Amino acid sequence: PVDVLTLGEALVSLRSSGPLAVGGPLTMHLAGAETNVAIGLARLGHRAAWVGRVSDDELGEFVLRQLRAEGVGADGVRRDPDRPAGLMFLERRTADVTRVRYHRAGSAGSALTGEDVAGPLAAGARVLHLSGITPALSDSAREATVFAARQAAAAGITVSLDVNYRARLWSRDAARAVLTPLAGYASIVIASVDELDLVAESGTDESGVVADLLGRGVQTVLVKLGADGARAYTRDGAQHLAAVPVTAVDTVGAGDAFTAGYLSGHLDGLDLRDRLRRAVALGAFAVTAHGDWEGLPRRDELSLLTGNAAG
Ligand code: CKP
Ligand code: MG
Repeated sequence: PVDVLTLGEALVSLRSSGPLAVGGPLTMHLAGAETNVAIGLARLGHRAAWVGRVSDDELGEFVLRQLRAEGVGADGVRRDPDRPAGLMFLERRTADVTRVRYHRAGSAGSALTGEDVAGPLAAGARVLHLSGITPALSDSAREATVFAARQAAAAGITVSLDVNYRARLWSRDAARAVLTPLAGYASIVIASVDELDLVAESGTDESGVVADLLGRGVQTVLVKLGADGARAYTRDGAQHLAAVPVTAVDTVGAGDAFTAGYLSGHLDGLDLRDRLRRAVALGAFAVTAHGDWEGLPRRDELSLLTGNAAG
């Protein structure tokens, strides 16, 4: 069994260094929240596997090639002969403002089914990592996500959920109706402050939502604060850790890097403080480089930004 199994949609991201409307060169990257997490973990030496559907063409081949190059297990990936790759355009509009545009409706990735994930799940994992993006993609992708969470929880696999609300994909109400019950299967819930109300049965402010989640069996709630670091809550209390001060050039993928760092610390049996340390360290690596995951560290680079071995 792998350390971490994750599922979702891998996107081909096309990045411009200026306004898209004027054209110019685009660079091609692998994107997708869950593949970002898997790559972050694999870079640190953990066994990570991803399951999803990719297009049966050069773009699908590109996705698989990148995953293989990064050491992410992709044996369970299915190639969909009927559907195209999901694309994401990332436009650098000003030095500080980037804009994202999806072309993913009806994509191969969105056609994921419960059947696709059953095999990899049965092979086992220490952690199943899910994001709130996948259930927004289609009915079958939502069913696959819920199925995976339920099966994993029943099998004693630690379920981790990154809320990752995407307003372009669904409304807050639609997201809340799916993500709140989904969080009930999770041991680890990761959210930014403005996503907290999407996973709570009761409670509106941070402490209310955290109490709700801990009351429903979640062990650790991580609240990401961007440049202000992160807070972690367990039944034993709360901790805050400041972010690593760096010059940010590209913040897309920072949340996934944070998640990969946290899960790495979890797998290594670190205490909560050091898990948080590794999470914020990986977030810092992600924002200092272009691309979602390209700048993530290998294990011997963990102390590069902080001087701390945990990250
Ligand atoms: O929350 P993050 O900025 O870490 O997530 C970024 C990823 O999958 C990015 O790769 C994009 O393709 C997506 O989230 C998405 O579907 O929005
Ligand atoms: Mg995120």
